[in-house]
Amino acid sequence: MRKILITGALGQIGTELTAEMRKIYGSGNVVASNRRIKEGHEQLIESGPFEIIDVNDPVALASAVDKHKINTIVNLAAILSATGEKDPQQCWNINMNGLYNVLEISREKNCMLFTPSSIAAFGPLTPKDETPQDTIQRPTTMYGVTKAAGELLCDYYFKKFGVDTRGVRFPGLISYKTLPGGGTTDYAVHIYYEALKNQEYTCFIQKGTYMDMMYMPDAISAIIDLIEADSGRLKHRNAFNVTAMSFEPEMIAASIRKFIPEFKLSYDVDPIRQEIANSWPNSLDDSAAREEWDWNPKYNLDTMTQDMLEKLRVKLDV
Ligand code: VAH
Repeated sequence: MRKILITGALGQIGTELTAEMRKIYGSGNVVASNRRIKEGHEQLIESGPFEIIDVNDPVALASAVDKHKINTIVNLAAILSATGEKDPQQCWNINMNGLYNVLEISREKNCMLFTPSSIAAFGPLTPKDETPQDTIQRPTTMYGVTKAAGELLCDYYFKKFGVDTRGVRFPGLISYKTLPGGGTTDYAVHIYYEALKNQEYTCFIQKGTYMDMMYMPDAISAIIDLIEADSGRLKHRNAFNVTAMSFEPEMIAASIRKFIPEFKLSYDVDPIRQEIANSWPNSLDDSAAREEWDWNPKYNLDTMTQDMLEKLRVKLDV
């Protein structure tokens, strides 16, 4: 029986992963944790075990693993790309020192560990189109440095200590339940809110900037499918390229106009987030994930747009 601890459980991925894992594994077997309580998450906190855990506190981590007899850790605690550039030291501290603590606990207590990497682990020297699974990685953001280093550290713990580490390189994730916190791809979430509220959106990423993206239900499936995958099939283990679509702002606007014809898109480019986006791939080759654990996303741009708008109309009551 899996007994799961999720760190960063009140974040964009964590809130949805906690709910889905509690459905699959049983509420009592999925311990949600976060470094602080956040408004609006009462239902999640009350629907199963919840702990206040800062991944920079190894004693609290170890105590929760012992208390709940955890055998699987999903480490989502992280500072994202744009926020990371505002406070690179805090980004390193949470993303790397936090990961180190989680890896040490996983080693000492024989836990499987899933922790996500990101397309941010690539940089300007990486081939931009159909970026290969194995290629040059010279990220130019602190977030990207922590993701590339995290991939290597997780590989090391598997090879040196036999810790069952697993992870994917997520693209931009789009969801309606919890807003993203400080990423470069966040425009692709905000645009749906603004389309419904004001029928217009001013985008901080410039026209023609392609980035890989994925709808959150596919991201949740990727985490659970990789956790349940046959370890013997995994060659890449900690850094699988996964993607569902690649688009630039005009494409998501055109998709929205299929449902809201009057929608208008304008631009006010943020040079910092534009520079970050320019350093990332245009599109990923995710064939390794498809071959090694049957990765197969369900949503494309238009089916995502339809579902996002339907769900946000209810959430925003518009
Ligand atoms: C970010 N949403 O923008 C995250 C993600 C690929 C992007 O890692 O920082």
